Amino acid sequence: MGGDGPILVTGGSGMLGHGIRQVVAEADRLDRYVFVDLEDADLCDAEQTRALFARVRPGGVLHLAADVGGLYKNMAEGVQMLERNLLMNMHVMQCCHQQGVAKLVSCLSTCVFPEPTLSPHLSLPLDESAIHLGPPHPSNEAYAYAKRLVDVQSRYYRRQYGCNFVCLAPTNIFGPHDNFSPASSHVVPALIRKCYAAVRSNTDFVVLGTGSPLRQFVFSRDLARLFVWAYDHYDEETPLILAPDADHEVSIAAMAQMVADACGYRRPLVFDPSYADGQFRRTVTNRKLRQRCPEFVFTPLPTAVAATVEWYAGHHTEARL
Ligand code: NAP
Ligand code: GFB
Repeated sequence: MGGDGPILVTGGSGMLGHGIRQVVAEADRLDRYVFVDLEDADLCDAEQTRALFARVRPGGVLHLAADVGGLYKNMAEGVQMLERNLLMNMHVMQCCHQQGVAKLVSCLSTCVFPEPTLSPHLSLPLDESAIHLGPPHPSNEAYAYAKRLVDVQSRYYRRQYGCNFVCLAPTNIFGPHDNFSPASSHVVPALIRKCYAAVRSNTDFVVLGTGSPLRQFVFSRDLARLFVWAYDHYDEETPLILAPDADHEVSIAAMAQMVADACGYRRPLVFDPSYADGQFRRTVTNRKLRQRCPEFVFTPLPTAVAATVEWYAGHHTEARL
């Protein structure tokens, strides 16, 4: 079948899936895509995955589906995050190979990179060659190993069968249609949900941990444009980091202040150091991306945060809580 069929987007109901839907709709290419989620098929189930691929007969796949969440979900649900992601990724890659899919783009994450304090031989910022050169941070080790195997599995399907399987490694993503639930969300949606409520109830906006860890954040709408670009133009065996410049790293406290500014919260931030900080930093370089896509411009963080807060204000009643 090769590349004739539609581009299947797994994880289509997620934050990145919605971003890609918007990008392709703006390019008037929505008819080339089929967006699916858990309701269409549980990718942890081999038979359901095979039935999905037989029904859609994709020419290409953007594999976004994952059991994914923030630090505290990772600390609480390592077994599920390891096993569910291993199963999903295994089934999707097997089906892509068996059905002769022309291109598969899968997702890693910069949290899979070695924890710098456990690998002092590695200097920051890390690049794509470092992924397997040391243990990940203990806080999300289970998820990190499931994602590292996406890189290994893609590589071996390429080497053994000639499959055009590639991996993209986004840094922390945020944006509209994010997961805002207290139990499983990442930091930015968690801060937006809490700050929005604090302003309306005139209570404290509480930031968990010390606020000192550093992160590189990417706006989901920017990332979606990069995924669509990569589907058409990136065909290399090694992963590609998708992150803003290394010197655009910000602290959790600075991000919390951007959220406060966007929400109109005028009081001091309150920090609760009884909660874990997780990884202090995992700075990566986007040098390879800049070489292959030099004209790409990332949305300034305050602008992206304000856009996400505005989206949340208009959709919080139906947002994933
Ligand atoms: P998300 O908003 O949590 O969406 C996850 C998607 O996967 C949803 O559409 C969900 O469907 C689907 N899904 C979950 N389990 C499934 C299963 N068993 N079978 C079929 N579909 C299933 O995720 P996201 O933030 O957009 O992340 C997209 C990708 O980027 C993931 O691969 C993630 O690992 C990666 N990534 C995320 C971040 C981040 O900060 N968010 C950072 C780096 C990399 P339902 O909605 O029906 O449950
Ligand atoms: O996005 P996050 O949950 O995970 O961010 P990671 C955790 C950091 O934000 C910690 C602080 O320093 C927290 O102390 N933080 C402050 C909060 N307030 C909150 C809050 O209300 N909720 C949350 N969740 N954090 C993730 C991985 O690591 O990186 C994922 O766990 C994923 O698997 C993602 O790969 C890219 O950034 O630490």
